[in-house]
Amino acid sequence: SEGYDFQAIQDRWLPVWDQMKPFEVSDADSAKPTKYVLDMFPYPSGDLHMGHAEAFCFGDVLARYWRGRGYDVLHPIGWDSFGLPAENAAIKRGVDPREWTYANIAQQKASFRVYAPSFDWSRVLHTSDPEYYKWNQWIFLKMYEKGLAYRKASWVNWDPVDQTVLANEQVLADGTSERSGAMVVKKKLTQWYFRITDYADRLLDDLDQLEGKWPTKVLNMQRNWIGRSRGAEVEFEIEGRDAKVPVFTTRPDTLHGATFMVVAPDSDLAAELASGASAEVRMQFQAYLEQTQKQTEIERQNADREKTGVFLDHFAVNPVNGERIPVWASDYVLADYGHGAIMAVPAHDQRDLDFALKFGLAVRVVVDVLDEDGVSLPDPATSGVATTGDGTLVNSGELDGLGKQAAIARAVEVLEDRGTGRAATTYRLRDWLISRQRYWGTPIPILHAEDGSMQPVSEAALPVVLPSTEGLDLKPKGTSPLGGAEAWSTVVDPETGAELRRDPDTMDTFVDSSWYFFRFLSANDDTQAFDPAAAKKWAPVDQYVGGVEHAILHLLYSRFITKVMHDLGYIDFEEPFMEMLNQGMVLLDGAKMSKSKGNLVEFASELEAHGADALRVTLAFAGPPEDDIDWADVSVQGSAKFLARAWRIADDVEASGAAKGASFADGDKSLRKHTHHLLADAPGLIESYKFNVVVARLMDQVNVTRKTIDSGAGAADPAVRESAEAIAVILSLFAPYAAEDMWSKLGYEPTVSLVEWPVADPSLLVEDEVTMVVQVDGKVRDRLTLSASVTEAEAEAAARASQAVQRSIGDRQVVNVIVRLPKIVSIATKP
Ligand code: ANZ
Repeated sequence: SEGYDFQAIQDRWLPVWDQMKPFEVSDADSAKPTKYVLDMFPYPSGDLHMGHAEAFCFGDVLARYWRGRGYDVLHPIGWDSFGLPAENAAIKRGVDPREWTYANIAQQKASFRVYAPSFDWSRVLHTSDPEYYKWNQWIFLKMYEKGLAYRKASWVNWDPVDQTVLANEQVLADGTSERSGAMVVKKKLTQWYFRITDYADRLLDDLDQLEGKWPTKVLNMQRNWIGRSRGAEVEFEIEGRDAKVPVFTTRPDTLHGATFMVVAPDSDLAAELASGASAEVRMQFQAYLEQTQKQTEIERQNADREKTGVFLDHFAVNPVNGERIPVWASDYVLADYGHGAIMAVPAHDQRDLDFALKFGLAVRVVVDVLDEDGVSLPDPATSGVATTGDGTLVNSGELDGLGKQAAIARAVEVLEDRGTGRAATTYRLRDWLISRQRYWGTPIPILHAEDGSMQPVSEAALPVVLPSTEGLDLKPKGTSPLGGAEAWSTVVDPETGAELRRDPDTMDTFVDSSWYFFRFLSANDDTQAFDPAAAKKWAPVDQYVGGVEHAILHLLYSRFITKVMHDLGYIDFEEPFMEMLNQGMVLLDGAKMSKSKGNLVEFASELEAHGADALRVTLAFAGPPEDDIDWADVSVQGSAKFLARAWRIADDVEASGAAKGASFADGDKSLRKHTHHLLADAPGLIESYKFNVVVARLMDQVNVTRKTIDSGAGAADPAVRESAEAIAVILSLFAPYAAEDMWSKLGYEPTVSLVEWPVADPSLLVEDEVTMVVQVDGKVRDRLTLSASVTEAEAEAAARASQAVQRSIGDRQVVNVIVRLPKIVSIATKP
């Protein structure tokens, strides 16, 4: 035979698989159980990169595994093909974003074909196809109908480089845009929102169902992002103002200690109060507001900053004791959290204390907090440290003597009785801002009349297709390029004849990806977004694979839209992704690979040089899939060598002329046991994502099989064939080409990828010999091979009979022998 040649093997099997389309699945009823295995779909920003190679390798291992376990597996692929990189590249090159996008998709498809994940290619989708985004518009209309899509004017995140708004989720912790890297600023604009806050409780509570199935880190990031906070809403009268002002507090127990009120400078209330103040205060406020607007939300939330603020020349009345308290504006209070105003309790909140000490405001202790020795902590007014812990209420009327929790409960009762407050819950989560002032996205299906009224495009008129870029200025300028498409923008109302204008904004591309896993169910259906019957068969996604960078954005939005689909009656489940694997990153010399750093390991050249199998085995073998892989530490050549050794076993079986169908029972017992242990252990290892361990076990199996052949049994031994078949079947998860070639050499038709795994024979799993370690005074002195059914007495006798043990005991006296079957005998001595 010719020896292992990955190129020849790829060339042999690719056309066969192209013809067979082995991974296309139908919605027809089948006796088999189903699994839906999905990788986060790629963005077509060029060719595939090593990150894709890794994630799609892992997803494919799992998809192929479940097929081998007798499941019908849906494993689709598509492209997340709208978005800014395409638009920016198009502007730079002066071409249509379509050209750049679809050329990249074609390249990625070609690379995938060779890399050979087991996709169902009949369900391909691209979110930038009108056939896809029509259904984004349909979802928008459904949400609009339900009051879940709405427009409002508010302070929004503005990316000054990309000249578009951003969702909160797209602003990084350092205040920069996740896309352009620019410092995000605030701008007051009228924008479209999805009312995700209506779902805050469900989005939070349902995370409990995913415990142990999603990475804990992701669950916690989602919990923090939603940020549910329980407390009370307290209404304060403001002198000279009719309507009372509500504040949100987590500490209604401290109400007697509220000595001033603070409102967010950028809130409507602050503007209103300032406008009723003296000219001097108005000017001070205006200057302060401008200063505030230059700050990011992150800066404003930094508790260590020097406090700043302006007295608004108004007084509020504390509802529990009737006290007049001054009203200030300060940037540490955020306009869009709670009610944008707080009751300040300086003795028990550090930010309030810093503010009070800076501006000379009263500090009143209402909770007596003790230190470890039972001594009251010093007065915050003099120590400068607020006492935030549990303690006994003082100076608080009917609350005096109660502990913190009891006082909170009692305070809420009192407020409710008097009608000046009530229990309340606040969330960090904001509604999802979904409109964008860019071209390459889904047009929002809304028409605007001259009088400012809006009407949805009728479902029958969908899709609203993006106009061509001809004559359009795509350059970021703060307004939507679509507004410049005159003919496209103008629509005549068929009923009234009135002239309407299309909404010029496009949707956030996270809308596209928030439901694509449903579209895969019916990717070619132009009558509905997806078929509920197909959803019944396949959905939800059983196994999702993707990067942890999507821990909040994409996963939160997908969970939200899934719940909306549930409420609309299209599906009967409420969580889209049952299990999730977050793969680590592929690094080089400890650094993230990037074009700008010039340390890119190109997927295409690796694929060309080593072939798909060696690349995939390398990625799977590098370590636990959740860990980062440093490309400098792995050996693709090593993987190729292993594949050659594995392949040669099947080659030897073929050359030996041993027919298939021979009874394995006649084969070498020791090799058979090894094979069956592999068969028994591999499923559990794959299901717990220990792919690297399975590859290591395959390497071991190949070595043991080779030894058996060389030690005289020869390749014609039935146990060698049995081992070679098991290797081919399990190896097909990692190296589908080599496995297919082995399978063919073993005399079978393609494809090994649809073969059900052989079941381990329990009688071959019984350990009939064990290795027992003998220790003398804690040091290992001998290893004995004994029957697995050895008794304690026999084990001790065997240990004492060992020459090595006797030598090390010498003339010392044995004082104690402990036997731990079946592994250890421990002997203690004294002189
Ligand atoms: C009085 C008080 C007394 C408070 C005390 C705390 C301790 P979380 O847990 O984040 O929900 N707060 C309310 N709205 C705010 C806003 N828009 N901007 C900044 N701060 C705001 O925090 C809730 C607490 O943060 C609330 O409880 C309020 O201060 C403040 F000893 O009210 B507290």
